[in-house]
Amino acid sequence: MPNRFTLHGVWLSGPTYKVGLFLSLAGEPFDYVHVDLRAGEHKRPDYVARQRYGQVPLLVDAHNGRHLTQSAAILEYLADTTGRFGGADLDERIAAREWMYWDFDRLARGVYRPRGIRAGFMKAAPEVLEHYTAEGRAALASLDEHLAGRAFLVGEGLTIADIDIYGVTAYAGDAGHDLAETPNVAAWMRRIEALPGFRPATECLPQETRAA
Ligand SMILES: N[C@@H](CCC(=O)N[C@@H](CS)C(=O)NCC(=O)O)C(=O)O
Repeated sequence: MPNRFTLHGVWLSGPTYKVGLFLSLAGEPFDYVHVDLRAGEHKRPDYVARQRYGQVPLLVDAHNGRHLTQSAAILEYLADTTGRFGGADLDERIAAREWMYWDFDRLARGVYRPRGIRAGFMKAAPEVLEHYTAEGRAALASLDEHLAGRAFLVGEGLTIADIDIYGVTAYAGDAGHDLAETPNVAAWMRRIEALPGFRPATECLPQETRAA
């Protein structure tokens, strides 16, 4: 029987990993469709008709036919519809959302871009690499400060804010950041990695299409 959720994505993609990680931590098996970005599959009209931004990830919910885009919005949808990791009350839900907006404003660029440049996926002058690296370093430092004395970003348990931001910090090393400089971030990551259902990106996302 097909699974409720089908994730369309790329195994190297941080935003795709965020969604796969939620499903894995929630114990929700999912079908997976590999989108070949190099072949331009994400820009083909049939794909863009389903994912208006022409990007990965795309999550399809077979219960209602919804096509969901933007990883942070998908995480909110999954929290709403599965009842997992949404926060204990309204204040926690608000705080979790704040962290997800903060991520895309301050952190993601300073990790994903240096990672892409260093891996040769993107071309950039050395000063551009240094600019993004400095931005990431500053964001990791402020995350470290917030995590001092806390187990998770919001409240007492795991929320979509942790899943969202873990989906960025998981690539910090590839981006040239040294997590030894942010020990609270490193300890928080280990805490998430010890949770039941946790899988690193390489195990969470197949490299090819996978049905249930
Ligand atoms: N804000 C989006 C970003 C998604 C994104 O940047 N996806 C990349 C892969 S990691 C992509 O599809 N790139 C191809 C393109 O933008 O044309 C999200 O969080 O879902």
